[in-house]
Amino acid sequence: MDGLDALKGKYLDGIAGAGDEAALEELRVAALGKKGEISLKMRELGQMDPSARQAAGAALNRLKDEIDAALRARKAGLADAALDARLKAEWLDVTLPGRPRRQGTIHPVSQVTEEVTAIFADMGFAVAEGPQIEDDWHNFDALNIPPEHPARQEHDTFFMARAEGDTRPPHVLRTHTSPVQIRAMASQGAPIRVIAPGRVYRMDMDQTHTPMFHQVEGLAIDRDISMANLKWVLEEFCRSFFEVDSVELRFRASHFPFTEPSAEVDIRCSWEGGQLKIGEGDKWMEILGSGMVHPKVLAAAGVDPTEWQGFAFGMGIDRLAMLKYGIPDLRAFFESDLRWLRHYGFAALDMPTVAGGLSR
Ligand code: 2U9
Repeated sequence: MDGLDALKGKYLDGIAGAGDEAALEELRVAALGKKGEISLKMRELGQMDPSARQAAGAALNRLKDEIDAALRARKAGLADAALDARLKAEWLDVTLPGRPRRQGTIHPVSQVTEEVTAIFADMGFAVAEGPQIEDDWHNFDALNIPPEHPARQEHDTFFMARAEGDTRPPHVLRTHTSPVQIRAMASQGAPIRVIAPGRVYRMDMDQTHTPMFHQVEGLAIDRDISMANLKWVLEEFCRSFFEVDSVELRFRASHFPFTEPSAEVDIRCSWEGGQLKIGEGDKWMEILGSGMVHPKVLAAAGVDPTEWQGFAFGMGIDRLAMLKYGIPDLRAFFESDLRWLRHYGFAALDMPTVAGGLSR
């Protein structure tokens, strides 16, 4: 039969060069479809004499099979190439390290609270907690600050609003964490050794004061606790907290309604070139207040002052954090501005978490 070689060449070349499945389908229809060139040739067989028909029929069938096989092979080749291209485009290196995510950072006040708590825990002090909205008896009266006492004014108290006809005792935002220790003594009795860290509130706002700040107070009551124990505990605390080999404390006589005798405590330091050094130098810096718990305060909390005695102290956590980490400005705390915190070394990713230990 004439022209089969030309047909073969045309379709096999066409198939080899087809760029997609649609082009292949077009070629299939043109060659093998009902009106395709091969099908037309098949029809021509009917007019041939039997001997020529046999040879031509066999040749046509071979060509048909060849084109069919070439179509299948090219289709498979195109599918492979498409898969390769997809694999290349969608390639993913699962061994790459993860992208670090920005995260929050522990707040200096939280960190210092943890540090202080850990140090006192080593000396046998448990943590006590109590309400931030207190009745005026726990915040003032029980602490030997009666209604007309000038200390009530000094505390710049926030009073809770009262509805008309409310007969409950007046409530305040606690001005110190001392009521927590009144509650602890009243419920646990003596002997007792607790610290009370937490938020306190005073109506005060300037460069160095904020209406909410943090205190930690400590209380140790037993049969023969003395000022000597107080001195050792505070020295031990300061040495550990400021991470120095030795500290020197100076006790200055003072007055608080809830302690007698009372002392303000200064720590030896130097202040050169804007750099504070604790434990050496010829300067003194006040860091806390303390004293022996007033017998009236023990009695108010249900502890017999003829049997029990002990010391108490109080200090500002925000101030401790500023001293230890060289933070000169309250904005670092109260605007919760991460730029400030990072500036003072509280960057998210280079900070160990509290759970990982206090290893700064
Ligand atoms: C009870 C009895 C006594 C706690 C004490 C101070 C002295 C003191 C200040 C330090 C800086 C408050 O944050 S501050 O402004 N505190 O000077 N605090 S003795 O005395 C107590 C507490 C509880 C039952």
